[in-house]
Amino acid sequence: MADIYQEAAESIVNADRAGAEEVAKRALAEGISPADIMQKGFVKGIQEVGDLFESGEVFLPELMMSADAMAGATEVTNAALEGEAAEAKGTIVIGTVQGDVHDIGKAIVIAYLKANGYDVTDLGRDVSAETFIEKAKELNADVIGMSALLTTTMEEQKKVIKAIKDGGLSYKTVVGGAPCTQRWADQIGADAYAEDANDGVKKIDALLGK
Ligand code: B1M
Repeated sequence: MADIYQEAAESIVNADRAGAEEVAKRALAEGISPADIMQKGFVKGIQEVGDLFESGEVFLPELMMSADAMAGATEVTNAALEGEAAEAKGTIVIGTVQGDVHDIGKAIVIAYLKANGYDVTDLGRDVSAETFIEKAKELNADVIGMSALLTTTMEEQKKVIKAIKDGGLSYKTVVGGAPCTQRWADQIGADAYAEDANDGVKKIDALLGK
């Protein structure tokens, strides 16, 4: 079993999209859950690429190619999760905050939420505070989810929460993304911090009493 996780991680490090999709399909066919192959395999790979990027051993074009391989793997595993959908437990709008284009983690969170019975609207990436609020109003959302992967864009989460409070609105807010922590969530007045997709479902269930 460990070998296939290793293969999954290597496909991302090698920026091999076709290979990543093939490993994802094979893992699912072998009965490995979408969550396991993602967390124990592909995510390890993209984290390794991130470390290599930070230490200057790989450059932006290679990082982008690894991200593309990651997107291929995510498409396969997310499609497998779709079959598990149940009745809608609540309405969520989610996006990557303004100035930030990282959306791999958000795509995983969305798939988990949908598989767990939520009606989820993906606002995309580089989403302004105004758009978060407009869409939440339009869709009568229960929860606004905000993903931020850069220390420089985390501040945008604070901006959205401030806009909600200033507008006298009552949407529940959940923040996530690698630089975010529970402490950050407390500091900016978010209702919850989600460490990963599974935690996101748990926190939103708790916020909505599901
Ligand atoms: Co960028 N990048 N990147 N990058 N990138 C990081 C984040 C970085 C840590 C890499 C590094 O230096 N080690 C670094 C940030 C440093 C910092 O801010 N301190 C960085 C940088 C610097 C940059 C650029 C500035 C590089 C440049 O241009 N010089 C640039 C910024 C562009 C921009 O946004 N304006 C940039 C660009 C890119 C790519 C486009 C090449 C690509 C993104 C492609 C894409 O997403 N479509 C990319 C990638 C892939 C990464 C790394 C390697 C991987 C991110 C990822 O997908 N992780 C990343 C290094 C790293 O994280 N180790 C890095 C896997 C994913 C499953 O995890 O996103 O954390 P994550 O999501 C998790 C949880 O966090 C949580 O659940 C998810 C699933 O379990 N979660 C939520 C996330 N959002 C949530 C929302 C919720 C709930 C839970 O709401 C309900």
